[in-house]
Amino acid sequence: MAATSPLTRHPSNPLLIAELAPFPCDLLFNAGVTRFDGRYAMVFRNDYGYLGGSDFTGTNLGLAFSDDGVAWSIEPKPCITRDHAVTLIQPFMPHRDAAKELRRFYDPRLTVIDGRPHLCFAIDTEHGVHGGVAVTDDFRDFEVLHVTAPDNRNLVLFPERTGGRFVRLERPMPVYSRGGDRFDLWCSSSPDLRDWGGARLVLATEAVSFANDKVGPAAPPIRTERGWLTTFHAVRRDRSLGKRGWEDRWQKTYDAGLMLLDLDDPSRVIAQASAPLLTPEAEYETDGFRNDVIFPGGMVLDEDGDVRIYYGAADTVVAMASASLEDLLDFVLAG
Ligand code: BMA
Repeated sequence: MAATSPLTRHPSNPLLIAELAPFPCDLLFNAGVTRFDGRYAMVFRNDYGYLGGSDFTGTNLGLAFSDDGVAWSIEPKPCITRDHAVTLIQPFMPHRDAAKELRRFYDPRLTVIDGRPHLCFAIDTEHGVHGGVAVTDDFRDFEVLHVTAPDNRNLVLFPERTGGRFVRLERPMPVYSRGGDRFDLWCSSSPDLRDWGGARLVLATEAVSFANDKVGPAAPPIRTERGWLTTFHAVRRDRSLGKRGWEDRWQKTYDAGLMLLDLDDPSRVIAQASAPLLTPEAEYETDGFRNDVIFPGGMVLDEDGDVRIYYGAADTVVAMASASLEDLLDFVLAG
């Protein structure tokens, strides 16, 4: 029998909501979170200027800090505006005008590598979806090291090299996949975070009993004695449910799953929880712009052995749930 998820939702959830932002903000969600410089740092997605349907005037990335990981203080200005994003991606598309190309820059994840925060992001452009990797020292100036060829996204970096190479999880979007999206979770590696290759399939949609549409990486993995512990998102589509949420077409459900990857070969799944780690139940998860979405972007192991998982809920707010590392390992190893 599948074990029950040990996660407990934080009583102050949702921790961040649009009304707390000191700049135009309608949806404050999908955040990358890490420990840096003695405190928690968060970069979140902000969709602002709702126009109806699925349209917004724009998307930018906001920045927040916290001493305890619960009470957050949002910086007065976004850390990556649209104009900033255009200058960051222009070198990767020299024959096109990035200002005309870029639709949005979104879904940040943070990993500290060699003492420096690295930000993974997604971009939607007029010619496809890309993932990217940037590095920063102050969350203001960013250097983009890499942008994928389309179509790929949901990049998350491991905090350490394996066999001398940097590793990431990613979610390519094959056009000719049969029967719905059927997008799977892959990994690749790099000697320098700029050139990526060695792609391997890690987790296929059909290997997840609670997914029928697609799976993808969620928060960056954490190292444990038993393996790399990592979350993924798992998507179900049920057309019979009709539209759910403010958006006019939304029909999917996003759960979080948990797996353990081999420390020496992170493309190898060594354990996988058969039940979801988190499924939408709380009102802030079931009711929002897109109902029933759990989208983890940050997983932080605290000194006391607790793991905090930060996630976007209903594509509307940021929430957090936690469990001890020991309980999470028991859950994933129970299969
Ligand atoms: C994905 C991305 C995420 C979003 C999720 C659920 O395709 O667009 O940003 O949270 O869908 O809507």
